[in-house]
Amino acid sequence: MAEHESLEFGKADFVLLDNVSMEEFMANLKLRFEKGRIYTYIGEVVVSVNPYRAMNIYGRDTVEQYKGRELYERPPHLFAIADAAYKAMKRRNKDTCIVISGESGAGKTEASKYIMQYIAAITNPNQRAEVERVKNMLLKSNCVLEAFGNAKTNRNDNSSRFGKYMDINFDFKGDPIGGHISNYLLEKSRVIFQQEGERSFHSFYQLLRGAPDSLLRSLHIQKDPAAYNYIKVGGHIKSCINDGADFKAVADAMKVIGFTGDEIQTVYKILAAILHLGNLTFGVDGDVTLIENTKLVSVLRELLSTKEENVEKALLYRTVATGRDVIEKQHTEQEASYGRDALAKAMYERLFCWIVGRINDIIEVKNYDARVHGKNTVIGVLDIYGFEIFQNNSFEQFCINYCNEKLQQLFIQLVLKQEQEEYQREGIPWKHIDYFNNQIIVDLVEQQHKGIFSVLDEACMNVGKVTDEVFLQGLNGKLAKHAHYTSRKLSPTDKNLEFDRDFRIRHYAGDVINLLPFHADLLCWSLTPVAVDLLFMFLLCASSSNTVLKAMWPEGKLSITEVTKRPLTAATLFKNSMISLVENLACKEPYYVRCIKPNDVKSPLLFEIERCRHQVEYLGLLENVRVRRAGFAYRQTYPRFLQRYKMISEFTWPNHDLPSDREAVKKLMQGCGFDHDAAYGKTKVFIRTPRTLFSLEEQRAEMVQRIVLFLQKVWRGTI
Ligand code: AD9
Ligand code: MG
Repeated sequence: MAEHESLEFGKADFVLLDNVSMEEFMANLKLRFEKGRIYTYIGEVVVSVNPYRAMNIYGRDTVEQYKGRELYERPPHLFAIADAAYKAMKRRNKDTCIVISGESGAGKTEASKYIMQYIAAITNPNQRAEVERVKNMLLKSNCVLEAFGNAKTNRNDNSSRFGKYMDINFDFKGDPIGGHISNYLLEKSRVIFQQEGERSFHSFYQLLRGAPDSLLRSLHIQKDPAAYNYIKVGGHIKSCINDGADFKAVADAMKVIGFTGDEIQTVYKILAAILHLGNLTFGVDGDVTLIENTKLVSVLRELLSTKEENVEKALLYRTVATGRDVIEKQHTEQEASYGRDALAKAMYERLFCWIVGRINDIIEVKNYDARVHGKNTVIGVLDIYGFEIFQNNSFEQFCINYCNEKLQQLFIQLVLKQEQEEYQREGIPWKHIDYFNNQIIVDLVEQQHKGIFSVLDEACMNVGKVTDEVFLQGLNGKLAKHAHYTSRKLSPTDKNLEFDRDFRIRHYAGDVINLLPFHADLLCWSLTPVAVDLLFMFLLCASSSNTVLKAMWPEGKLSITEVTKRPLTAATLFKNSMISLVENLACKEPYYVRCIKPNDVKSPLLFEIERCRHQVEYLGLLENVRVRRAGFAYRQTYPRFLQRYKMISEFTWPNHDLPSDREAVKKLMQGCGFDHDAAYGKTKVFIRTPRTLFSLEEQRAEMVQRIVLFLQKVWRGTI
């Protein structure tokens, strides 16, 4: 139990609730939020509620309060979890990871930044220059990634539109010596389209509003976002973000990290090229498709350092490899517009991945010899998109929700596994408790030959022939009997399934209607990177004289037939990346931060109970409390336990003369009448019910008071 927290702020740990019911859980969460206590524990899990206001709890003084302390010694805080992960890494040489989850706007990215800030603050006490440099680069990389990977959405002004996992590597002294970032599925559809009230990625507006006139002139770019089709929808939105100032901050951060001048210029050229692409229009003359605004072709040629004919060819023709032959097929007007948009999206995605790759080149650990310096350990921080349930859920939501199922599965496994292992290690019998195992939903999506991904992959192999209907038939055929899948055809009376093209997945977090509101052929086309890459890579990038641009399309070195040999679809790539992410997390000691969004209007005052209850439900927090309590609510090593409670027993105060601390704790508990509620492991005492802990705390408080009074009397000389 956290010290220094009075009950007026509610229970600092949900395992201390008198009854584990949703009502009590919510009442405690609400009370704490209203009292400005945004963090609460479930054992070692931190539940965090977005305060939507600046809190004075992240400064240097707070860092000092948490540094090196145990979880229960201070009020719940992210810093305590960061410290626990750091301690585990430093003391026990364990690789650890901090998994941050929650829905859009719940505070994941802010939490990840505070965690990194904390780690930066407590490390490198000797101010070694090299370590300071690494820390600075790790912190600065956030600023660059957010510029290119975040956007204003209706849910969050600075929404991360990609998943991020960052490893920080430490040397044997516990100082950061490097890092590595993995990025997952950038929401590239945002490049060409945004919902009402939303914007494209920050980088575009930063360029328009912050770049010097001379740069804009060289890019043939005007300042007004309304001039560009791809961003005009969100261009008028006044956000609280200062794009102009951010442009400079990002440019500085890129320089500090180590991007060269040429690289930074190429980044701007690509952003500009994408904006120009969006303004390209097509027409027909007889059966020939034409680019209408030919001036833009020469602008694109200049920005991409290629030949004009390559630009035209890339936009008007489709390059298909069949066996050994390569065929060039002219686009129809509509195909040309699809192709243009696919090209813009692919360019941005490549740019983003290249930026991440460059940051990795620079921050990765170099010259570390484990034989000399000992094991290099890692803390990983995962800040990944939460469940998304919109009115229209596209392929991207489908992937995001699958990712959350995978992480939920990991949470279930690890939280239970860890408990189980601890009881085993300590020699305490384990009592199993039931929980919903979402493996069935994970299988629905990823199972080989049967899952949704495999149906999608099959469809993508038949680009040009697949319609939405064919695709749905494929799903219905394979999944008709699955308890978590249905479609309108299978459930004709279900009113939620309005259209023939709807299918529904019953996710852990709730039902999601997945819609195929557009031609499945197009979906597949944009899901098959090779089809898109071929166009661009060979006709534009491979021929570009800009070496930075060329580096973004490394397949340029291959021949067309080599590239088309085994085309992996975006779905398969995503599935594989999720599997390796989960494997990577599973071999580390995990710490969890579960973020909750209190309301949809970004208010610091409003705790919408229903909204929060839903999140508590799907994050499985109540199950988490039950699992934690089904075993033992509290555990502590014998010496630490004695340190705290020894004054309440004559056998242990001021010191015991029993053969071991274990015996002393046993004697103390017997003396207080709590023996029935405790189990004694090899190194720790386990207490089943929180009430026992309360009683111990009460007795301790009483004793402390008596000791203080006694000492006061001594000082006054009345004794
Ligand atoms: V998304 O899935 O990327 O759309 P996140 O990452 O969960 O989402 P984010 O961390 O960006 O949410 O938080 C949203 C906003 O809430 C921030 O821009 C802050 O204005 C606000 N926020 C979040 N956490 C805190 C906090 N600890 N203190 C103050 C906060 N404000
Ligand atoms: Mg975020």
